[in-house]
Amino acid sequence: MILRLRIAGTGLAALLVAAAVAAQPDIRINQLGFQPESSKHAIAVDTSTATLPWSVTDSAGAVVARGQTTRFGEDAASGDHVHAIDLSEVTRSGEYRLAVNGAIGRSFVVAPDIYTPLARAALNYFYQTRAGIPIEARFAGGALWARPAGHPHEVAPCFAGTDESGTLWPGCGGYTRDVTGGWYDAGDQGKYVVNGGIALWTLQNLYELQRSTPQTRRFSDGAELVPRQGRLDPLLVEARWEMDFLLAMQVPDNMHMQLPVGRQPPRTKLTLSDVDASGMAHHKVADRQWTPLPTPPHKDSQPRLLYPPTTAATLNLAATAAQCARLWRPIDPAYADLCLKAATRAFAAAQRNPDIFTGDFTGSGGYGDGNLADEFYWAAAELFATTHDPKYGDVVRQAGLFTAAVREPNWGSVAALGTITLAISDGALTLAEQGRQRALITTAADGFLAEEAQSGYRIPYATTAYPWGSNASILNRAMLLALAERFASQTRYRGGAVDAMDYVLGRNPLDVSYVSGFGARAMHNPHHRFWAHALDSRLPPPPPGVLSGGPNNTAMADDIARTMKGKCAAQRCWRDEVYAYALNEVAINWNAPLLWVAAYLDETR
Ligand code: 9MR
Ligand code: 9MR
Repeated sequence: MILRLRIAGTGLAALLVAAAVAAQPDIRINQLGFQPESSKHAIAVDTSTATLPWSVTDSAGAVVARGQTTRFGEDAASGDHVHAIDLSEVTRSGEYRLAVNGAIGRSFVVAPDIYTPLARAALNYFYQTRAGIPIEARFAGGALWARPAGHPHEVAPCFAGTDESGTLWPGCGGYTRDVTGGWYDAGDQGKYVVNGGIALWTLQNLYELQRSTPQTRRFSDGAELVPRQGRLDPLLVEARWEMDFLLAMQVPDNMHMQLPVGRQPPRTKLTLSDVDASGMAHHKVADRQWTPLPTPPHKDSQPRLLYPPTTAATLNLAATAAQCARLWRPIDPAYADLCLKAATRAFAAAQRNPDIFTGDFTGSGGYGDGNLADEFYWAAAELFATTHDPKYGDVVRQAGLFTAAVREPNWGSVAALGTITLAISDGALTLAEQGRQRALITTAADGFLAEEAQSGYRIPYATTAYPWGSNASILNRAMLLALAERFASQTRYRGGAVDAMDYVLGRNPLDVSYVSGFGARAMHNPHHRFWAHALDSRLPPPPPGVLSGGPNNTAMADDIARTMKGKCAAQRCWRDEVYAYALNEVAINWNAPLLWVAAYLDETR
């Protein structure tokens, strides 16, 4: 059946042939294709214990490469019995087909610019998830995705009342903040400083790397991609949209609030005390209650509330604002000053209040993080890289994370972000220390490549415990692999980053591209309150370039995931369904590494 679909269009004769050939292998390959110089790998799913013949034909039907598969065998992460195929010798641009043991796969492309449109579309996601501004057809890729501004005048008061654990929050009197703007987090319309932080860092880091490599192809080479771009790089303009929002989340001076100090048992009524909250950042601004699907942003009728400041949010602000100051210094010194002032105030506030955690509120994501050692390290690293002030250098050098093994970052585990910044920043650390930060990254990359050897689908991620947003974990590993290539000039690292991208774009057991609009079988029903065509035909499908969170077999929280629990191999715990928020939501912290890796591969080809 699968085979028949693949060769549909080639005529009845082919169908008859198909019927006669038994147990053909299934072919899994990056549905976007490959860059000419890149390593190129495909996977065949076949129970055969013997190797299988494969061949690649060009568009004229000539065989340009052939060989035998390498049997991997049973793969726990996918539940498949797989064979690997190395097509790397195909280096000429063109359109090809891979046949394994006589079964012909879909055509694939070899071309230098396969990642150019993906990088642009992945950046455009951030424009399309903007709050507080109308989304215009000309920037959004068509009238389909245009919408009026969501939450255009977001002047929010503090949450007051009892939370889910019985904690009674007094609110902040008449205090409000204008927090219009920023990016919506995901399928929901919450705006979270924890998570906004890592997403913004990733865009700013990509810009910082591009700036230091003058020969790279930048987003600014092309057309106007975002409003008010002017002569600026659209990547930096987009990042500033979020930076402005994070700055607005900072508490003004001389503000006291009732906050929970110190670690208190989770999901219990918290004891609050009077805290000088000046310079801290509110954890989030979000709806009081969860809105139903669909709810386009401009139709949200829930009250929008500021939630109490947390140390984690404050450090996310400190880190990204310090990074902002570095990037804007030569372009807009006044803005750089503003960012630096916010960053130093935030860091001082976090040192004064090092252990203020979030409460338990419904209506929006939690983003609760009980370990802030990594946030302190990250923020100090960014401030040190920007200011070279030894007081931040001391915090960095005294942190255990300064010498600890690097792991791929996620919203709650951000040490790698500090390490990356220290590794690429000249003049803060000594050269020897900077070299050691780079070595931590290449060592992590070596570990990912070692895991690749354990992975049936040849990805730098060998676990069988897939977290919520696993695609971003894999792409964040690809980011570290790409940095390792940059530091050590070894193509095997780049190969690992390509393998991660290959997986996300189709070389996976489900034969699916997890990026909307890219690939023959792309995700199209994300958990999203506006791109909800599946629920209301007047609403659009996702625009191209949006990454699904991906397989998740550890936190199967939604009703669809729950029915699959215990019944799917890790890489198969996924559905392209709108209500599957634990499997198929989209989010700024996930699209950010997609953008980073696509842009890197595109720029360095
Ligand atoms: O739609 C929400 C999604 O954006 C969040 O990621 C997810 C987890 O916080 O929660 C979703 O909302 C659901 C809520 O948690 C429980 N009731 C049903 C909500 C809508 O599906
Ligand atoms: O990415 C988050 C994941 O690590 C958590 O396990 C999960 C449940 O708390 O929440 C995820 O983040 C969601 C957030 O809470 C609300 N907006 C959508 C995010 C992605 O699903």
